[in-house]
Amino acid sequence: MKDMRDFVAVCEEKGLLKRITAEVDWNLELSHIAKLNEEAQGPALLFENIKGYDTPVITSVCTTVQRLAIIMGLPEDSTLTELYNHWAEKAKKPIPPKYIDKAQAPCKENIMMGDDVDLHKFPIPHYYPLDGGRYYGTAHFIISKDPDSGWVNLGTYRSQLLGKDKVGTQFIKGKHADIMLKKYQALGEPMPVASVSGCDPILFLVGAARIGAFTSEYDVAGAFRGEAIEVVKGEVVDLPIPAHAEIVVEGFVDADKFMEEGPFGEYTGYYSGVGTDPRNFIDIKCIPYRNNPIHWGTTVGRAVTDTHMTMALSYGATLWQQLNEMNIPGLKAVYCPPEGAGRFLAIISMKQMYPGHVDQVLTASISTEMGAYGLKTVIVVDEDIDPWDIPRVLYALSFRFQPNRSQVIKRGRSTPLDPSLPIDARWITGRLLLDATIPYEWEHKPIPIELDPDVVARVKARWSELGL
Ligand SMILES: Cc1cc2nc3c(=O)[nH]c(=O)nc-3n(C[C@H](O)[C@H](O)[C@H](O)COP(=O)(O)O)c2cc1C
Ligand SMILES: [Mn+2]
Repeated sequence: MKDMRDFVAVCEEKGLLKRITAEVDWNLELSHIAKLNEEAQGPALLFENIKGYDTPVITSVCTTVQRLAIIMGLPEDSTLTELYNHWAEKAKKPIPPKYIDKAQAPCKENIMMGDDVDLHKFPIPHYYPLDGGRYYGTAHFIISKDPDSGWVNLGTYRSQLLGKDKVGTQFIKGKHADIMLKKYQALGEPMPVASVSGCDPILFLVGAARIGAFTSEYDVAGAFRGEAIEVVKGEVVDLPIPAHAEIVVEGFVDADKFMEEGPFGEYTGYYSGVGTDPRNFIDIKCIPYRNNPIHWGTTVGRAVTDTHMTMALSYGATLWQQLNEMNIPGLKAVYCPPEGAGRFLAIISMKQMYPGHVDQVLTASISTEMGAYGLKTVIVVDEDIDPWDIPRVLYALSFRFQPNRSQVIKRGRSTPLDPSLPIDARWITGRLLLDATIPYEWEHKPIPIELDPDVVARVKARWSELGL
């Protein structure tokens, strides 16, 4: 899979994508159709007839585990946990991107430059009633480069349309683009960036993943594809751009310039950016795009939709990968439920091998790149319980969990989007580490009730006699 068009073709053939040919308004109507469709676990939607526009919009690309598996190149009946395992395995062998000639790069088929730059030429949706405006960047990512080391980062950070050549940025403190922007600020230079809408969906998944600093998401995407991602040099920014991108926005972010941005209906189910600080923005210098481009959007909003499935994979897989990289023995599986957007709650199943092993896993999980950022509740269960089997997890929480063996951590890095914290004090969160296991060191463990196998065989043979 090289681009969004390959994804459309594969899904269409399998009946997992629907073309909408009836006219749809970009203003709320498109998002509401997509949202209701996602809540029903519906197909990916390609809106081909948007009022006043020629350009189509695709939504709901990542809504089901089945489509996530297709993007990852795995069998369609894979589970989320199987996707995590695959991610952790493949990510071990990163493959850097390779530059191709501009003449071979479809994203250069058209280029809006200078005064011609006008993002309003594309059907950018307005998603929720109280959003501050239309959002160009939802299922997109922003490319930037570390001025010290040359490390290239891909990160999904929302972008509001703020004018014909301006889009907002929301680099939350400590995110990789924020770290880089502060370095450009110290150098007294604006940061060159490119934002991509529509591409091989794997690039969006890695852009939205908690991959550690100094690793390029391009290299991880290459590892998943088993070959280098094809890139081409930007027109006005010296950055690698996916050669098969649909729409590219190139420009500069000045750390000292701000515009009003937001609010935006977030994946927490609440609006963010209400009464908070103004934000930096991209001053757009050019927009390369393919012939007949496809704009890619995702509804964010209330769980569980496309965005939550995306994050359940991208955050869950990185937690699993980073725990594995610590070489802790006995780890069996991780599940980061889409209901918690894959990031507030993690359930880990493990085989205990020594006293204190569970404590090690609990504290390790909140020290990973993924867990250190906003993971609030971690539950560890024994190996006989699958972490995605929620009734069994509730069983463990009822009959094995003991508050005395669990911990509250008072301080940790939070996402400013967490609506459980007061709106003006969201940088620090508490964490709850729940041990729902039977302690390894107990000499006298509770004796589980098993049915007598002989009696089971005997009564089963009598089943019809019993009238059952
Ligand atoms: C649809 C969507 C929108 C997102 N919006 C933002 C955002 O506005 N700001 C932000 O810092 N992170 C946002 N994220 C989360 C980041 O993409 C994620 O934390 C990622 O790790 C950032 O890349 P980085 O680790 O290279 O900094 C969003 C994720 C998704 C899926
Ligand atoms: Mn990164």
